[in-house]
Amino acid sequence: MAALQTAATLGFTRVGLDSARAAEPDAVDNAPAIVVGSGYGAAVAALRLGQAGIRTLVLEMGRLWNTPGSDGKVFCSTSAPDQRSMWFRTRTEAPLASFLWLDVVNRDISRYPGVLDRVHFADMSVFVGRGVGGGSLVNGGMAVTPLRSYFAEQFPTVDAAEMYGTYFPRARAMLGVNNVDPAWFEATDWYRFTRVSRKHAQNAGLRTTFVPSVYDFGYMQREAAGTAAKSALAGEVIYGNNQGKRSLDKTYLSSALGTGNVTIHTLEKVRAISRAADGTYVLTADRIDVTGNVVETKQYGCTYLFLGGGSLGTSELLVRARETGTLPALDARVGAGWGTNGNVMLGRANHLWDTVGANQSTMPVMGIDDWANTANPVFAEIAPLPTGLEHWVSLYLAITKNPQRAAFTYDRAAGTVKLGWSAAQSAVSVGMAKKLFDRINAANATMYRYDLFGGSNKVFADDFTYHPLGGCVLGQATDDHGRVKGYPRLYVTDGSLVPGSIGVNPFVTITALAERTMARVLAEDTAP
Ligand code: FAE
Repeated sequence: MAALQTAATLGFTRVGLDSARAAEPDAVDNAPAIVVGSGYGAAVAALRLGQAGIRTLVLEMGRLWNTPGSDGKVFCSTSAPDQRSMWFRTRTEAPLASFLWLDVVNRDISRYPGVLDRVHFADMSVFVGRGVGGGSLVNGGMAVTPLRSYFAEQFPTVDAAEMYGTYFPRARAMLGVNNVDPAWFEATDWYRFTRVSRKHAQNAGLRTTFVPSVYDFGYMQREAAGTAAKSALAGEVIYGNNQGKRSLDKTYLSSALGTGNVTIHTLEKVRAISRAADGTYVLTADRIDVTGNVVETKQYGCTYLFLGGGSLGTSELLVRARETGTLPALDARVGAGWGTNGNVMLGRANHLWDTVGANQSTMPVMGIDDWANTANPVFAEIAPLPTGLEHWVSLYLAITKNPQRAAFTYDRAAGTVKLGWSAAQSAVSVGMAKKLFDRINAANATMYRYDLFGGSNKVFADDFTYHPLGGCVLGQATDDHGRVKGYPRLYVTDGSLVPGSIGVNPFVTITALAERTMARVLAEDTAP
């Protein structure tokens, strides 16, 4: 595999001005194809374009995470976060805000393009990854294929047989999905917390299931044996893993660069898209430095434009383009159909004899699967809380079948988008999570933890999501293959295609749908 590196505008044509003035903002760099973002959908697009021999430029607003800091590590630790942790913040904003009601989790940091962002809207905040690899840099690695019946419910016009026969297997193979060795899982201290939660779920008559991961379990076993540097077993996850995780920079993006046709520009944020008279697309991008200052505004032109900025990034770009009139023919459903995948985080307090262990792997490997309960469908990931001390907490990220959806609207004064999600819509997810965990508490004579999500005795963290989905839903704002309605050769390949809910952790679905889009687009749209 090729070493991951960024390059100058190698191989692209710069037109509009003579070379002496080439750094002026009104110069245009032309590439046959441009991909916005470098998360799952974007990485699939970049690789498949590169393999098809199409020169492709990837524009990513975050940095490339390949250079060790003064501590010798690329990513900072979760227990002592520094500037590398969060995107231009002066204090970290971890999902778990407190412990015993104490503000002991978050730290003051200096402003820097760190790897995790928390984007705030009125009643919902959204965690996203920033950097080459997008969410793959910060996520829990759970690589779950959705239930076929629910996939078919959410995507009635997509051929499920083709998805489950071709694109899901392709996505899993490319992402490097693997499974924990069940014998090791049963024996190791590092998953005691999971076994305790499994027992409590079973006591309530509930089913649990192993979930695959993109974290290399062979590597994790060597961490446990003391023969490899610890990462998942050293509390690393939301601010990046220094080892073990097959993030996109090690899979799709590395292969994309290996084609020789793909170039990645980092710290460049696309802010506007328009269409030239000849039907090509023109992008305006701000290049920032590590203090966040815009040091250059660039213009790019391309024939094929692939949007992979994630549900928030793509929705913002397209809503802005429609409302400011640069792409006025965009469908009215651009910006609509957004949901949280029903996310709710919560903790339970265990009895003193039910120790969860001071040692906890950060990579979840099991879920409580009650999706088949049509009265209250929930899939709850058994999440780690690695503090290095016994704390008797069982933590969960519940994915509920919340049917609520919201839309992005354009805030003309701020030049950005608003999200119309309300607290009442979150309450629907809470109601469903509560039904399931009330059952578990009743069966085990346990109670909720009140101290983990801020000072107000909040039990259910319903004000953030890890799984933003929708905003440019497949078959609504786009055709059935992600082609944006009204604009030829403009495509969406990311989580904004998924209609607000998929019932499990979403990146395998996003990757598989992007594979499907690219197979169709390369066969039909790029022929000479
Ligand atoms: P995404 O991965 O978000 O990539 C978008 C990229 O585009 C980012 O790198 C942005 O910086 C960049 N970008 C955005 N706007 C612009 C712009 N205007 N110009 C240039 N660049 C731009 O998109 N999912 C799972 O399946 N399993 C898990 O275990 C899991 N755990 C998670 C844990 C955490 C803490 C978080 C935050 C998420 C987790 N997720 C998990 C969700 C998963 O990471 C997410 O669904 C995918 O990353 C979404 O993929 P996209 O391709 O949509």
